[in-house]
Amino acid sequence: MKTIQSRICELTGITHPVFQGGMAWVSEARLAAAVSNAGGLGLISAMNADAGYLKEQIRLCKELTNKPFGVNIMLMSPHVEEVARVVVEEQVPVVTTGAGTPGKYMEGWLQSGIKVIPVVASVAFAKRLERMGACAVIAEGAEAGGHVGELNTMALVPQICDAVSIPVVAAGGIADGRGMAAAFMLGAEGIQMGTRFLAAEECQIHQIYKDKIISAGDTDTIVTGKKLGHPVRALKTPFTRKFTQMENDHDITQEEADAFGAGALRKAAKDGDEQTGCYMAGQSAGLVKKIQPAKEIIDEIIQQAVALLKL
Ligand code: TUI
Repeated sequence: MKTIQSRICELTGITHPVFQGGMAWVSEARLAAAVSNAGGLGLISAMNADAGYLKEQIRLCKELTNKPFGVNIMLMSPHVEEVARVVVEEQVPVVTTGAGTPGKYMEGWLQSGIKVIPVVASVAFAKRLERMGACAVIAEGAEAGGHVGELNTMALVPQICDAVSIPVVAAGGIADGRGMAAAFMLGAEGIQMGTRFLAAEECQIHQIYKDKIISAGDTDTIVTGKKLGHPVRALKTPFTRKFTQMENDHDITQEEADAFGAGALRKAAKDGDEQTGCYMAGQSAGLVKKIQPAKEIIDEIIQQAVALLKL
């Protein structure tokens, strides 16, 4: 099978320049290993979990694949210090970061040979991280699910490609070969997808979450938290409606909103709770039509992108 070679493949040792996004309560070892075995880069999400959980997941992933994989570190995690040490101890090949600045951990990770690839949502942040030694950046537009910045992928990716000389991976709104080809035309050398992998057979989330992604249309996501907390894109549900109402109510405090949101992602991913679960998803949910093995997803996307790019 033809593929699209880029500096991202050389840097990380993967065959196809496709990353699976680090999604809390979703990106577990079994999904990550399936993506890595298919030639992409599987990622385990360290989310808000402690060192023990992450070690267990890394070890399971190493049992399931001998290909490169990564860990996504959510920098707002209360356990960030300990998980930052675990990736060094376990010699994880690649670390991606999100929702903050990885500055204080960069040197230690780079010294231990980890390829550090932070998620960025602005040109200034991308330039700062390149100066700090980042090996590549993931430019994530606001079409993405979960915690989002302000710029959309179409405008963000080429501006970041112009501003840095390290390779750029595009994320946000990409779910098929057309999106991948477009990202490469904008200057990206790889793509990251989250939402499409929610529908992977190996993804361990509740069936209700998968069904919701498959049946979602183009306008079925919303960003909450612009007024209170952090902007997060998720499927429109009773949870997001209630959260939006709380945001518009001037008497509600940040603490009350946080308390309402606590555990909502776990309730969606593990329990399939339709009333109180927060089903994080990107705008590309409308492009996701069926449950497939991770390998079939990657092969399909690469074939389509190769044809479009006339490689
Ligand atoms: O991190 C993500 N997506 C996420 S994290 C997450 S867990 C969470 N849950 C509730 C509230 C907040 C988080 C769910 N989804 N994507 C990567 C990403 N990073 N998107 C945007 C950013 C980002 C934003 C601002 C990175 C850095 C930043 O500021 C750094 C600076 O110093 O300017």
